Amino acid sequence: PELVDARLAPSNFVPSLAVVYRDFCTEEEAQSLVSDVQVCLKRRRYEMGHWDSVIVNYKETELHDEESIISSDISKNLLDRVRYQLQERHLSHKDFTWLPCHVIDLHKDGELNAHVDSVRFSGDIVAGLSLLSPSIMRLVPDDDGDVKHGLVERKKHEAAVGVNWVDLYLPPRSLYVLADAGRYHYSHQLLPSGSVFCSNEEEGPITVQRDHRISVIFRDAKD
Ligand code: AKG
Repeated sequence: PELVDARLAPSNFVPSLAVVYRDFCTEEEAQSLVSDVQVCLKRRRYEMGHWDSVIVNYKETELHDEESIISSDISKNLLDRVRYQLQERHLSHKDFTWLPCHVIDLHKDGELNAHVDSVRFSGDIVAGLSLLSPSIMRLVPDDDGDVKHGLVERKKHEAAVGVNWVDLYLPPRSLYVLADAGRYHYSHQLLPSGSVFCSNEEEGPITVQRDHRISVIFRDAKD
């Protein structure tokens, strides 16, 4: 459970695979950020991608000019808070710069298939704020990535928990972080609508209907 629910973690806990911070932002902050990014997204059409595409039925944009796109102070403060959290908890060991935020608008019938993010530009973490719809992110071991990084952590994790894939439940307003082995040695994908998340005994299994989803993704630049 400590992999998926940071509320239970001590403040100095640094997960080595992945973590989900539930209720990272308020409804008001989420709505504010959605309306700011939708100003850019509205001008675009959903793209279908090719038959073997990682992502299908989506729109995307990068916030190169974040200051002019993110107009409300509420959204600005939220983005700053995400970066602060990531820097303090996940990147405090190094100097780095941020890549522009990447925004993905996934149609309710869209797909995000298994992939490991390219290591050409992006650094040690991939983190995303999930807005509007819940979803399940599945992490599956992938040794075909460009780098053999974090393999020891992955093997340790698998030996400890006895499974070779991990599902993360991403409710709206949560922030997920893929780090170390989770970033380099597992592929990530969103499961189709109607998939079941097997959570802890208290909550029981949750059937997750995925609807229109917007995510704002944060990446540190490669060293
Ligand atoms: C990526 O940017 O590599 C993703 O897979 C994004 C996932 C998401 O929309 O949260």
